[in-house]
Amino acid sequence: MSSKRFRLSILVETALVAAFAMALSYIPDFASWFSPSFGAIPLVLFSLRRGPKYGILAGTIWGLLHFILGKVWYLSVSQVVIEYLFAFASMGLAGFFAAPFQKALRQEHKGRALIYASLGGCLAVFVRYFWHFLAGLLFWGSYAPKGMSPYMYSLTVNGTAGLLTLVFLILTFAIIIPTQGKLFLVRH
Ligand code: 218
Repeated sequence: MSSKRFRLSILVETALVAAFAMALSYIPDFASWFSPSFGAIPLVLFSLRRGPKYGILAGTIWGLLHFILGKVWYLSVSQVVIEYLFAFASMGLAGFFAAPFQKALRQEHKGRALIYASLGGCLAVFVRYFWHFLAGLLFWGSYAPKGMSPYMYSLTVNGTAGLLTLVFLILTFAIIIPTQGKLFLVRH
């Protein structure tokens, strides 16, 4: 494939992954800030396949799709920038583990591959929910139950959502990586 067509095919893949992550953002629909982000699954898998540059691009598109689809919870401009640009773009950071992850897979070290994928997932989810925690602390404090500090409220809400996201992500890895490892391997 020519390098131009190769790049185009990666960009098409990027857009499809962002759209799929956005579709998954609609479930579950009980609009609670505690719920996990299922879109993190395709986004992180893709980042491990294509690396951080395209991962961050896919994350950014996922965040921007919230604006087009009217799914933005708006409190202020800086809150929206933190939660829908910085936070979603951060999901692509998993791509920094793409190289060691793919090397381990190529050598058929599935356990090691699972560890690198999980480290990538931890980095992505931790940074994303750190942004949500910061926004929660700065902007969502008035929603805290009576007697609870904005700090504890944001830590509880975003810590739970981040942890649940990570649990689903790692469970998915444990199923997909040993059985469908070839999905991730790309020629350069
Ligand atoms: C305490 C608290 N409540 C709500 C939010 C807003 N928040 C949390 C997680 C994820 C997202 C992005 C859309 O899914 C948003 C806007 C918060 N940060 N903190």
